[in-house]
Amino acid sequence: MAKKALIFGVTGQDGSYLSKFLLKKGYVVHGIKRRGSTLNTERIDDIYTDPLIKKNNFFLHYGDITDSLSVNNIIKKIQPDEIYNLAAQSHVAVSFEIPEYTSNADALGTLRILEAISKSRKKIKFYQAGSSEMFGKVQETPQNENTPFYPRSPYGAAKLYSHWITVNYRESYKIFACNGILFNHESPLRGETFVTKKVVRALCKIKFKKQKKLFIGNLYSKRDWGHAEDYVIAMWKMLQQKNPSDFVICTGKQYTIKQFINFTAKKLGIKIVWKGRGINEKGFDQNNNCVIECKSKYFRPAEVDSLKGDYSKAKKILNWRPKHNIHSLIDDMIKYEIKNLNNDR
Ligand code: NDP
Ligand code: GDR
Repeated sequence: MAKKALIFGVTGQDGSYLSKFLLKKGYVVHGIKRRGSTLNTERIDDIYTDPLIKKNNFFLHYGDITDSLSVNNIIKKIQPDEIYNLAAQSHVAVSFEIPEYTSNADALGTLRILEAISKSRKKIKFYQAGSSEMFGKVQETPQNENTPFYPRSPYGAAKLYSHWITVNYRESYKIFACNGILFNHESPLRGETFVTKKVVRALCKIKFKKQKKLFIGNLYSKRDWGHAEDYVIAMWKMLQQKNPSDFVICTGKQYTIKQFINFTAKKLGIKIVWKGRGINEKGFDQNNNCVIECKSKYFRPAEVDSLKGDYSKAKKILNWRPKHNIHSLIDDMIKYEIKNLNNDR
């Protein structure tokens, strides 16, 4: 019989890539979506069909990770073999604005799922979407599974609770539960307010004269950026092992935001000349138009300055390695933006 997967956070970037990957593997995939006043299924519209019209192996249910009743009822009803908890208020900067909600969803949400699994008669495997933000003010470089944590935001602190409650339920109730400690991963489907998508989108628009300027925050933080397509494979692999464990997933390479902008601009044939310092630093194009400007509103109360991971454990045990590098990632993102610009999105 086909395996059943249940994905919390199915409408997000990773939910979309993971659903497609699992469907290709022959899974029946159930996803939880939230009710919104506008449609939020854009990233999965290509795989969803209304079962009243045409049946396939992909089903959606309303639910919310902050609502214990819905979490319990759905898990009882679906009886999945595997649960992937990708649901979160995932924006670090926004977590400073809505810390209580972020903690409810990103910390207690995980507890709600684990509690339902622990009460289930069926053995359900569990994947928790942990984050390199838990390393925060990094205690060593590169970061691996043994690096001490030091979160720098309500988001990071909430994810840290989820990490340890997952370990605790694994040890207390023998649940097959894994923490993925994933570093930043991007794609054409990345949310528009994350820095890579914001940069690629803005520079494509600037190139085609649909936008004049990109307003940005800290140009000097460093990130280890991978491609979501590669990272969802690692999530699945974790749940196929003999024993549950926690894994760092990353590329092992890091770049500043400024380098990311320069790479993207170069690919688009825009030559950026940087002038000024600090908040007054600006980027000018070849016609001396100011196309990039720093704004204090995009800086955070506490920053994670530098992240760079070590995926040796995943390579050894999961036989996982990233296929994409920063350039194939940016190429993929630019291709998508330009296609959609021409479609007049
Ligand atoms: P997205 O923000 O794209 O997706 C988040 C998903 O969670 C969306 O489907 C969203 O629904 C859903 N969601 C948010 N709040 C709730 C709630 N209260 N109840 C149910 N669903 C909810 O994130 P990504 O796909 O990028 O990331 C997936 C997970 O991995 C997240 O937990 C994130 O924190 C974590 N992560 C991400 C990394 C990355 O670089 N992308 C790196 C490390 C960890 P809706 O569409 O309705 O908003
Ligand atoms: P991050 O990603 O906080 O690492 O969290 P984001 O793309 O938001 O920021 C990366 C870095 O870029 C700097 N930055 C800006 N960021 C945004 N969003 N907008 C700007 O205008 C801007 N200018 C500079 C930030 O200060 C930061 O240093 C992502 C999320 O997906 C989390 O859910 C996930 O856990 C981590 O990655 C790993």
